[in-house]
Amino acid sequence: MADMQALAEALVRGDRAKVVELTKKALDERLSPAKILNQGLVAGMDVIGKRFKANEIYVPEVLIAARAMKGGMEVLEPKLIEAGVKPVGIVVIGTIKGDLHDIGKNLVAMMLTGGGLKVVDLGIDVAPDKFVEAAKSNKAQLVAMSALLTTTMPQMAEVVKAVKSSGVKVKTIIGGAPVTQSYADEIGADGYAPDAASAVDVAKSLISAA
Ligand code: B1M
Repeated sequence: MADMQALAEALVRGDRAKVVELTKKALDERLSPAKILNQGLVAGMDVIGKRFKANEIYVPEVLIAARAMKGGMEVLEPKLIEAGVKPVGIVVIGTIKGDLHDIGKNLVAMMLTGGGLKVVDLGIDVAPDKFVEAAKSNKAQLVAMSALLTTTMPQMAEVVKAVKSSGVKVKTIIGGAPVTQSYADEIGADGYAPDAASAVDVAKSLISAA
């Protein structure tokens, strides 16, 4: 019998081959794609998020788990679409204009995907109007921005302004090494997260409160 705990554990170990095998097995045994996603893949990613937050594991382990998650998602995605399983929400993410750092942003994107959200990744050096356009065209509920430089941080305020003046009903979340909650408050961003795992919690609560 397909075992969701074994699937979650394989993901936590970062064992991509096992994750792919167990996901296929669960589908063959007619388990619902939503159950495989939530009780297997997302449950495993949740453990990774908690351990990362507690400094029990570090960036490389998260990236390996995210690679395993991607393997499982590749098997599951067509079935999720067929079954009409909707993502928890849609997030547009990017590194702010002038900033080329993307390791943290990619990590946040992976964790958000692991949390059951659809992520539209705009990449690096993203201009404010591009965030707004992408939020509109993808019907996103959340715009997520990352900045690693004190010199590029002010661009986040520009995005918040552009979002507000566009009239698009979308919330904003910011993060990155120099960013703080008080900066988020100062520029009127809806949320701030200090790390990739917390970003999932904050994103979900912003989306559910929308
Ligand atoms: Co740059 N760099 N860099 N760099 N770089 C820093 C950031 C710096 C602190 C190094 C230093 O001087 N000690 C410094 C910034 C100083 C400052 O402004 N306060 C700096 C500088 C100055 C520069 C250049 C200006 C150097 C130069 O050319 N003179 C230049 C700028 C280029 C540009 O962006 N325009 C530059 C270039 C580069 C590289 C291209 C060489 C490379 C980036 C490669 C890449 O990303 N593909 C690079 C790197 C690697 C770093 C360091 C070494 C590592 C950054 C990193 O990836 N950390 C960094 C020093 C350091 O941090 N030790 C440094 C790991 C990553 C997982 O963490 O991104 O913080 P982080 O993400 C975390 C959290 O912040 C959070 O979650 C993540 C995981 O938990 N988080 C979010 C991030 N985004 C979030 C979004 C959220 C929520 C949470 O919600 C949406």
